[in-house]
Amino acid sequence: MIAFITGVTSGIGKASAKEFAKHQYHLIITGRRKEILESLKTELENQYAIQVLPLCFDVREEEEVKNAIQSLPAHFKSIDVLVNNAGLAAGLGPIQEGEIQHWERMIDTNIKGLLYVTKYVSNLMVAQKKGHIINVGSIAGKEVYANGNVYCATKHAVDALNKGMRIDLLPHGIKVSAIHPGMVETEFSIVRFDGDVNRAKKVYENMIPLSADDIAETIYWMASRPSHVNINDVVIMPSVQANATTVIRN
Ligand code: NDP
Ligand code: 8X3
Repeated sequence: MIAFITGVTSGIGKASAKEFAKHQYHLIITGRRKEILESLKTELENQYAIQVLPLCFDVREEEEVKNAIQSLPAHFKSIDVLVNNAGLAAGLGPIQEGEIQHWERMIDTNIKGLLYVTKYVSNLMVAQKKGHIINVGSIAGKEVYANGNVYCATKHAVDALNKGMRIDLLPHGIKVSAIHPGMVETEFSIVRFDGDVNRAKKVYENMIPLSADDIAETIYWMASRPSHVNINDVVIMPSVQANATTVIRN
């Protein structure tokens, strides 16, 4: 079995790569940070006796995505599972003060990047008449919260694309699922706050957030259901979080 996972240099993607490796999947792992991809390849190949192919590209660059996927070696083309995970939030503020560059980064990564990867991987899946695409959305794709505007819009787009893909790929035997997490402590908030680690830490202060492993285990569970079962949609939250904005802190 082969899993293609985007955004494995950190957080949910890295934990997912480890989880699929643990279950003897061969892996195609992607991200922009080449050294991390290379060291993860070495770690997972040594630990699990699997083959790992690192592909270093920016999901926002359609040519890079196309070239990387179309030039996969033949034995790596029969992809069973695609986890569309690469994504980010940039900024948290009212729309009238929003930074255009933040908006472009989120739209280009979370929507256009996910679409580029999906197009080229789904072409391979359609040819083999099987596959499973698991999209990483967010509670921000189910609800809109103050100052979340554009990030929420991109994750609502992922929610819509997830439903649309499922319809279009149904006749081709391809399952499509989404997972929508609440608060998960990763590099997400550090990226969102442009590297401000202290501000990022405060997001998870005095509460127990989800871990990347919690999400990875759930993604693997979704991927490992019997072939006649598809998990359409999972919304997963820390026990102390009721919705996007209601959290109990100690
Ligand atoms: P991290 O910041 O820890 O990881 C993000 C990953 O995405 C990195 O591996 C990064 O790799 C990759 N990535 C970002 N931009 C690009 C790009 N342009 N091209 C290629 N890869 C890219 O965050 P998380 O693990 O938390 O986030 C993973 C997904 O989960 C995202 O889609 C996020 O929106 C979603 N999510 C996160 C939640 C949370 O609370 N943490 C909750 C709900 C959803 P690199 O920098 O090497 O390119
Ligand atoms: C990440 C979770 O609540 O910061 O998607 O939008 S949230």
